[in-house]
Amino acid sequence: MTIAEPKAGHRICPLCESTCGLLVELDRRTIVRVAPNPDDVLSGGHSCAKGLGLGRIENDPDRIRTPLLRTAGGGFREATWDEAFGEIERRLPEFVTGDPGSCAIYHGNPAAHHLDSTFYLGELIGAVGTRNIYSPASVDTWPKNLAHMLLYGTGLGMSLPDLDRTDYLLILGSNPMVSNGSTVTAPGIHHRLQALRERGGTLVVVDPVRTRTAEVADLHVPIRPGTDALFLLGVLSVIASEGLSRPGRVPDVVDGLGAALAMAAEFEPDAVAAACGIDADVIRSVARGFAGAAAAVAHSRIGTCMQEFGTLANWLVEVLTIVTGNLDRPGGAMFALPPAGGQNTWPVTRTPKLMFDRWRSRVRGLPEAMGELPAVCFAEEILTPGPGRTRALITLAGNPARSLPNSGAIEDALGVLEFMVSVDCYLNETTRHADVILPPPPVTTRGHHDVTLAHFQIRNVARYTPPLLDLADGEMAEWQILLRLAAIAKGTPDRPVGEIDDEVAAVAARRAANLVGCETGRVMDAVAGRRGPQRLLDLRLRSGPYGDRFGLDPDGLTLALLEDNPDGIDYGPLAPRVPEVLRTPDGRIDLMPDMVVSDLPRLRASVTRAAPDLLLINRRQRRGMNSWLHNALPQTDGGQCALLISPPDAAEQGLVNGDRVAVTSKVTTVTAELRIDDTLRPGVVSMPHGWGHDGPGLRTSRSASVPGSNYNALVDDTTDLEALTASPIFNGVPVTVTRTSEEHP
Ligand SMILES: Nc1nc2c(c(=O)[nH]1)N[C@H]1C(S)=C(S)[C@@H](COP(=O)(O)OP(=O)(O)OC[C@H]3O[C@@H](n4cnc5c(=O)[nH]c(N)nc54)[C@H](O)[C@@H]3O)O[C@H]1N2
Ligand SMILES: Nc1nc2c(c(=O)[nH]1)N[C@H]1C(S)=C(S)[C@@H](COP(=O)(O)OP(=O)(O)OC[C@H]3O[C@@H](n4cnc5c(=O)[nH]c(N)nc54)[C@H](O)[C@@H]3O)O[C@H]1N2
Ligand code: SF4
Ligand SMILES: [Mo]
Repeated sequence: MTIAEPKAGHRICPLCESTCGLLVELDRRTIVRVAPNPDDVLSGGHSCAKGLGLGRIENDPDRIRTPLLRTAGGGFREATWDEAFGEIERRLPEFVTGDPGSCAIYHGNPAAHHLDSTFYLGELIGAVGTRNIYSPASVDTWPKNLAHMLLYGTGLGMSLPDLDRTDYLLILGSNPMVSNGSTVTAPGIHHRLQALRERGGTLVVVDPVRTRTAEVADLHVPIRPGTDALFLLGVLSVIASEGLSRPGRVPDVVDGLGAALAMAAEFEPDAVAAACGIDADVIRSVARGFAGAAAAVAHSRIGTCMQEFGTLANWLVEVLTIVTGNLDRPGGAMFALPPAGGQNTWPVTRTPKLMFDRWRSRVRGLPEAMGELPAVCFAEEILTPGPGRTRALITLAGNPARSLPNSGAIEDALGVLEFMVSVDCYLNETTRHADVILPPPPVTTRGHHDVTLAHFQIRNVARYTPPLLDLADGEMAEWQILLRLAAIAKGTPDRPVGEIDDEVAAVAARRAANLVGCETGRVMDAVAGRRGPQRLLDLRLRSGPYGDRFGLDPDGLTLALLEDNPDGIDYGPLAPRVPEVLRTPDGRIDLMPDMVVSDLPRLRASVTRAAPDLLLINRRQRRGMNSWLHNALPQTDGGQCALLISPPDAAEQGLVNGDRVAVTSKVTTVTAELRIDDTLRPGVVSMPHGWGHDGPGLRTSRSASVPGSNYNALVDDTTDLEALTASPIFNGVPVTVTRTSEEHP
């Protein structure tokens, strides 16, 4: 095979939701230098240490590059692809044909960043025929997805903060200066926040910690964890009582404005301030500032999702934006128009059905959302005997052993599976339990377009970076891995992958032809030269909102056009989309959906509840990405996993800097080094998640030498859940902290 070996090329960073444009230099097949692309239409020269470390991530000697098979002795040996698929062919079908539910699938965060999984994971899921599908969505975004689904009709087509044009930005539970943002794709967010302040705008950050983002804000509101819904109701009560709502700016399609304001009346600032742990006057000033700004918007993220009242909080964020007349206006909350289309661009063909609670889990009867079961069901569905028990598992780009709550139960569950396949580039806490590990190829061999994250772009742009290299011998494209697994699950293991791909493309072509209103033949001819994810992407782009409609609009968007414009194409700032964007059954926005309103009594009851002395919350780290970059990009500071505690709490417990402490929740105890830190509000302690790189069989030499403490060992997966979505409460875990000389994992 002749391998094209260019010296340099463009690459959209696949690591986080910022999707920065990068310029990559190669020496043969090795990335030797990465720089931000100053001409990228969205990121304009922004990047971070992780993106610039792409070479180190790809070149990490611990990365798996060859399929691995479990040996009789419990270790792994390298195998050929044929051997690996042969083993899967021998062992997987039993769990599919006999009892399709008995094979579960977990797909992790990186799967949302790659075209391969975006387009082909559905084939595997369909072939396995299981409803036992899990992903981090149920620990990350479901409360926000559900709130947006109820208000606007789709879980993914969320409203976005129009950051670059707003005058008042209220951020709740997000630290974009470190995370680079989530459910908002705004690369270089620190410049955007700085620009907001330079144009005279106001930034308010609601967070129990004075984070880096709070440091650059005009006002930091150090809220007690889990009380955002009360805070927002307090703000709304001021807006109601002082007549600050702007009905004249609320779109005609909104129902329930009066009811929403009336609902807030009982939650006046003096009634909620103590529970929120903040001054009632702060609530009043946020209400007046927000309502009085020419354009204002609130943005909520995981701090508001991974908590007890997540759906309520995320619903109230939208209510606040809407009643103050900031929906669908520049500087307010707006909707992107994603180039490859999606649920909120496709026409509705039948009455939309809420993608929530359409079925329930076997053991506990917890509700499905968007086709998946809550992650808190994962361990019990494997460990609880009875018909329909999960006995086999396929993981794709995920580390549930560290990312899901109650790691102890998760690892017990992984340990009793009868068969497990992982598609992953590391032998880590999860994949060490697999029978077969299949490695994805280097990032340089992939094309990149963010089909999903384009829903969150704060500017309408279209970008694509093509593969820089062909696959080398011994490498297999991830989409081909997925299709081979699908073929085995379907009982047709010898079916050529290309044939299945043609079938997938034929379905996509019919859909594209329907969207555009032309013959399928015309569509198939137009994409005839392409295969794999590129063909499917071309179909989506050409039938998308800017598409060339397969030649009917010759100036429209095609994949070829993006290949000719590697810095991307700018379609301008977000434009109003209400009511066309709505996919609710009646095409309107009901501000008071029964499902969330019915959760208010639980919130009301929490107002007078005694708060535990110490609540554990989570923090992200600049060089980390959940659990998986610790090996390739070691943290520079040995104390990164420390338990942070406020000075008064440390004094009260008689603890000093550097103490070894036992952190105990109702589930278990882990140990950590203590650091006193005045950015935390009293009553709150903090640790990062994704650590705990310990136990046998890991092939992550650097991170295993500084394993850190496993946050998620402490988190309950049974009773302490967000009531509507069964999301775990990662933020606000009651703990005790005591000095110790013992080591707990
Ligand atoms: N460097 C780095 N970047 C990342 C990641 C990473 O691991 N490392 N992970 C990526 C992923 S998968 C995601 S989903 C995004 C998440 O991106 P963000 O949503 O920005 O996540 P965090 O940085 O964890 O910020 C959450 C904030 O919520 C605060 N908080 C905790 N409890 C509460 C509460 O009850 N109320 C309020 N108001 N705040 C609370 C925490 O103190 C924290 O500052 O980041 C992405 N980017
Ligand atoms: N306590 C606590 N827990 C949390 C969070 C928190 O804030 N606090 N955050 C949650 C959130 S927001 C998320 S998104 C989840 C993340 O949960 P997961 O997605 O389960 O965990 P990651 O650590 O992101 O693991 C990614 C895996 O993908 C593999 N990988 C990387 N690139 C590729 C690729 O190209 N192909 C394949 N096949 N594999 C690849 C890595 O080796 C790693 O095993 O964690 C959640 N867990
Ligand atoms: S901010 Fe995110 S997308 Fe940008 S370089 Fe860093 S990791 Fe990559
Ligand atoms: Mo996430």
